[in-house]
Amino acid sequence: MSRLIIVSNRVAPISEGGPAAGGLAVGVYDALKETGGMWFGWSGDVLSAPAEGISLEERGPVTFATIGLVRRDYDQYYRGFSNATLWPAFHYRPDLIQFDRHEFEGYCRVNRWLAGKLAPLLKPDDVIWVHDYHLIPFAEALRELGVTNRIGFFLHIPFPASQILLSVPRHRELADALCSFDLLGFQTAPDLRAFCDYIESEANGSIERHADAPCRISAFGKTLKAAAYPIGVYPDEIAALAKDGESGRDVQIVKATLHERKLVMSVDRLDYSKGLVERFRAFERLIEHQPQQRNNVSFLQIAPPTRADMDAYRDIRLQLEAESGRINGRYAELDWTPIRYIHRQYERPVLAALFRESHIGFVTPLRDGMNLVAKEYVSAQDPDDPGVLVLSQFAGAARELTGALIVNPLDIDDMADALATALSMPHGERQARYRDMFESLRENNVSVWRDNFLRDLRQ
Ligand code: ADQ
Repeated sequence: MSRLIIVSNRVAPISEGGPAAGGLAVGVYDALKETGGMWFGWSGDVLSAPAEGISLEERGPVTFATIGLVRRDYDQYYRGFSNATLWPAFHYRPDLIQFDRHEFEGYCRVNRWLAGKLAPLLKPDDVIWVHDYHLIPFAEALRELGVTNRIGFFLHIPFPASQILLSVPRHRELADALCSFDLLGFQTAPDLRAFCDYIESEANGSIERHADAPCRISAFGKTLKAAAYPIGVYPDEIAALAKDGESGRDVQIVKATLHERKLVMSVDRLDYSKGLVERFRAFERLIEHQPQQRNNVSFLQIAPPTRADMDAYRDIRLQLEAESGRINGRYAELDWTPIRYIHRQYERPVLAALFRESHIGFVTPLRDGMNLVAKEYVSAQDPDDPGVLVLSQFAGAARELTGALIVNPLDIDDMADALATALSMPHGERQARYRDMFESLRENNVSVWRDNFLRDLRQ
């Protein structure tokens, strides 16, 4: 079989087979080990002088190829156009979009530069799979260099409705660049529909739709395929991690400090798309309107920093610190703190074990391509005594996890009601909901996602 080449902004730090790597990294790495191939991308280093060359690290049949970025490239390509323009736009936050034409040019320049570094390493029958919004112009850049290999693209974040995309200057160039891929993969059917709508209504393109196969798109003088491929997890592995971690130190500490109180738990990168402030207020509303819940339930929010050098991220952090302080100041008692907010990263086995310990997984992004935390929470539950997932209707995962209590993350009362329902849900109902969701996670695990995408890309 032909080699697989994975291209992503960051190359996942893999400790082979170890539990530290996430499902996505493990799933993709498994495929690389099967066919042999390469994982290519930014090393994460910001350099003061241009990188001399690519760093190549061989691990069996897989080569990890990484390269550093100079400060200007990091600022324009990563911090600028990717994360200050595309990220807010694609998460339906046009109010937060910042646009600078130099950053857009930097974004295109870095894509061309990376493509130029990869091209000499390619073999004629390699299959190339590019990941996420940082690399929209990557296929176009490879094509300009004469690369004719099959190239696919998977978008991990939502694809916005046309009217939102129109607010991104240079949207037409982005759509044109996307059409240089052979296959586009989206997380959900609504994301695919939004892309098709843009193609038909704004780009004068045409779409041939098929019930059980990717649709065929003609636009910008190119033809390509597109479909939805919801990303999954490995639920049985997460369940095993969670069970093994039960007796671990961190879990024991949390248990001891809970004193039999119920635990509501959330884990997110600290990002404004994750709905954290609204979530804190919903927990407040619960204990405000149901005084019997006070001292009876605690909320643990783990939210490690990301993109902390950007204003919008500093703002959300300050807002969250203020809200947790205000709510705790209002309701805490000598022996009870309503909200425990922890601004740091934890190992995956610890998170899995804590998920298993908690009565409610509270996952309420304002927008999310999929949200793997929701899937990890369900996977980690004890089948004999599972917790309840409260999930935003705007997470891609809500389309599959229909056994969750689905909420509107802007409706504080709705979320507080769902928490109350979850806290008193009978054992039989919790089990029935959990079983449905666990089965669906098994049927659509991360291997299925990967294999379906690669099958359609190779065809
Ligand atoms: P993210 O926005 O990062 O991913 P998510 O899908 O929830 O969101 O994935 C986060 C991963 O990081 C999970 O595996 C989670 O366990 C882990 N994580 C989060 N907080 C952590 C912490 N404190 N300590 C350790 N690990 C933590 C993007 C898109 C999503 C999409 C994924 C995959 O925004 O919508 O689901 O890619 O496609």
